[in-house]
Amino acid sequence: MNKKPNLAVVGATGVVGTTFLKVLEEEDFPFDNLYIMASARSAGKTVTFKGKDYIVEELNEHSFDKPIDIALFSAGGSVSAKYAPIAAAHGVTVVDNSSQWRMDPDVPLVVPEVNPEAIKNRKKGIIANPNCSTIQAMLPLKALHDKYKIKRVVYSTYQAVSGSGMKGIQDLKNGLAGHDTNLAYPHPIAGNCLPHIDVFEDNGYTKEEMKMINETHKILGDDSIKVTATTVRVPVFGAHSESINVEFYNDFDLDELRQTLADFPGVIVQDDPANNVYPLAREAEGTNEVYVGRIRRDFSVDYGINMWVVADNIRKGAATNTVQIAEELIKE
Ligand code: NAP
Ligand code: 3JM
Repeated sequence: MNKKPNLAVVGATGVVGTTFLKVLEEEDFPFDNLYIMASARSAGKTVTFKGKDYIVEELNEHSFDKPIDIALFSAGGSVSAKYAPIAAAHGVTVVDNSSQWRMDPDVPLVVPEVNPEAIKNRKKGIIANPNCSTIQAMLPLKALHDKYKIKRVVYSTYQAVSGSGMKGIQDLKNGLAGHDTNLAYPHPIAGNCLPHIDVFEDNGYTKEEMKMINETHKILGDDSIKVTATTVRVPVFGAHSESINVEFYNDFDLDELRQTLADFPGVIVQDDPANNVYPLAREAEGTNEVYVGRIRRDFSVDYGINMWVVADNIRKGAATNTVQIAEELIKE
């Protein structure tokens, strides 16, 4: 891209959308014009970006009639289903945060540290940002798959309420203040763990669990890896934690494996249990990295490990990853 791109942010008033704007500002992302879009509920409101006020526009069929190069979408699956193809038909490159397009073979599913080459294969003009829980797992797993070849992965997640948007955050605030609400969840979230994220499917898994399984295969480009997942919502505001059990085909030296993780871009190893050092959600919140600790041999199999992986689900799990994809686009 020779000139600075014109940008649109769709869903700009939401939890992910406001973080898009923060990360774009922090990264000093180059742009010419910026369009801020949301639903009729927010149309006409003002959003400040880099000291300048922008009026929120209502998203409609004509939103992409003006010259826009890149649109960052985070307004839910049905909005992406309808409007991403409209934008793409106008020559816009869409980076979409919903699950709507992720498993489409003509839509790349990208974590820039892991599979940036996939970006080129965007036959529909749409690039998908993976699910937040998948993204943070992909960095350590890519590092380990390349070196030791993964046979099987067992994910158990402890996911923050920010992943459910404004409503999830409100439910936890209300619950902590002593009056539970059910804006985002079927049960109180304060003082609870809900083994239920997104809807249940016929096979007994939730859609969130199936996203982790299917997206892992697509991003690592290897359907032979056996993957299972249990995803749980916990009363934490700002970062997802994951216990990841990994079995390899090949043996490893644990110190070398730890170094392999530490050398991978975007990964920070925090692993000093003697000094109570391990990744923590409250420390990861507000940062762009993926933290890995509690790295230890799984003695129940020949070649396996357990690890604890934490990241800000709205940053690396959504906005930061999307802005990194957009940065790859402007390098083209
Ligand atoms: P949120 O806080 O509820 O915000 C939703 C945003 O979408 C708001 O800006 C809202 O605008 C806008 N919106 C809703 N309906 C719309 C419509 N018909 N037309 C235009 N804009 C509309 O939710 P969030 O947490 O930011 O998440 C938004 C979406 O991002 C999710 O639904 C999900 O698909 C995706 N997401 C992805 C990840 C990931 O893992 N990659 C993580 C979290 C979320 P108003 O202000 O006008 O209501
Ligand atoms: C994270 O439109 C919707 O129902 C959005 C649901 C949603 C998703 C999704 O499926 O796009 C909420 C939070 C995600 C996601 O990243 O998969």
